[in-house]
Amino acid sequence: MQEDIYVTRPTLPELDEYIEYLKQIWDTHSLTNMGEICQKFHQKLSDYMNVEYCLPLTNGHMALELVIQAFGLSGEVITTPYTFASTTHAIVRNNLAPVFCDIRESDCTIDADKIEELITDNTCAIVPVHVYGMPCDVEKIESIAKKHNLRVIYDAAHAFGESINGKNIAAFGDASMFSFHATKCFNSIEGGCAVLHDDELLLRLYQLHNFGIMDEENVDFVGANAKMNEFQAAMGLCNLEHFEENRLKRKRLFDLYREMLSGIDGIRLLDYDEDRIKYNYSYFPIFIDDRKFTMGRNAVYEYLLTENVHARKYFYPITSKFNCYKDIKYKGDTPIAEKMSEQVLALPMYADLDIETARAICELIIKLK
Ligand code: T4K
Repeated sequence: MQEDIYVTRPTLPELDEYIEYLKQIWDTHSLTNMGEICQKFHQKLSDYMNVEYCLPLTNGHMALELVIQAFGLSGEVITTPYTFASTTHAIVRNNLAPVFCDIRESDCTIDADKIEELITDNTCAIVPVHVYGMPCDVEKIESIAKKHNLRVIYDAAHAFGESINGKNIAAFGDASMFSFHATKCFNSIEGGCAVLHDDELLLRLYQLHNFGIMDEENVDFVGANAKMNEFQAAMGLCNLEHFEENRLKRKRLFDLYREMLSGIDGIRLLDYDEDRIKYNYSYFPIFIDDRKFTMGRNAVYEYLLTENVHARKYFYPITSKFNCYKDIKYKGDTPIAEKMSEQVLALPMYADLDIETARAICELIIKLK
């Protein structure tokens, strides 16, 4: 490639669209603390996701950490290690013990058939991840949670704008967290939001995201500062207008990748179900089996780098192998998660990626057969 091609590139609106909001900020001098632009974004987000209770926050991680805190949980949480650092950290930073469940080979989400064997008297919640925007088995998870009286909090960082059988993905579980980080298919520079289905919990989360402050003289909780500022909200408002058009641009790339990379011995793609799921097409992972392909994942990664293609090992290593967790004894055996993380390579995927560049990336990989 002539230029470096990264795994993603943030989508930006036309500068003029953003400048309109900057003018408002300059006029009002209102920069943060739930200002007018943030309130407008809040409303637009709720309408877009068709949910009653949501809250924009400064980033996805704080949204997850504070949503977990809002539930006031203690004990063990069943989750998966095939994810970004944030998911496990949010659990551990709430003084909860992660119990790792393995994932499904077909879509890298939690293997719901393996959840019940991990439930103990100490289990309080399940934190599944809609990784790459692949929806978890929400029905099975819900029935297990009901049977054992557990909370379900989805890490939906990758799943903004998706739906399952026509129902927005935010509707499932007790809560969901979305990331609007620059690298996501929808960004507010940094940012995120939490969706809950209970007004009392929303109030608690609202307080938690502003230091636990109730009013000028009363502080009810040990909260944090996770407020979204006006610049972030303005970017979110601009990008929301273009979300669908950008989703369709990514679908073109997705279709091309799928067509060109299917059926290659030693390369596996995930199982997609476009009849049931409206995807946002934010990631395109491939899985390279060195026993069948001419080389392993690391060699393909290095080779693509020599061609200026910066694919990423999302997600390697699995979080249970992180240095910071090496002294902690975790329950849960996750051989599939380990295998997938050793095989995965996420290819460049973003709305402005030129289709011919995507074709050239496929050709580089095909040449290695
Ligand atoms: N849960 C899950 C499952 C997540 O994946 C994440 C975040 C979270 C929770 C937490 O949500 P946030 O608190 O982040 O909202 C990136 C992102 O920083 C992170 O948001 C994301 N997951 C993760 C999967 O990817 P890195 O360390 O790989 O980012 P970085 O800086 O290497 O960026 C990747 C590429 O993107 C760069 O090579 C170039 C391009 N890029 C990046 C930025 C920031 C740009 O072109 N412009 C930019 O401004 O973590």
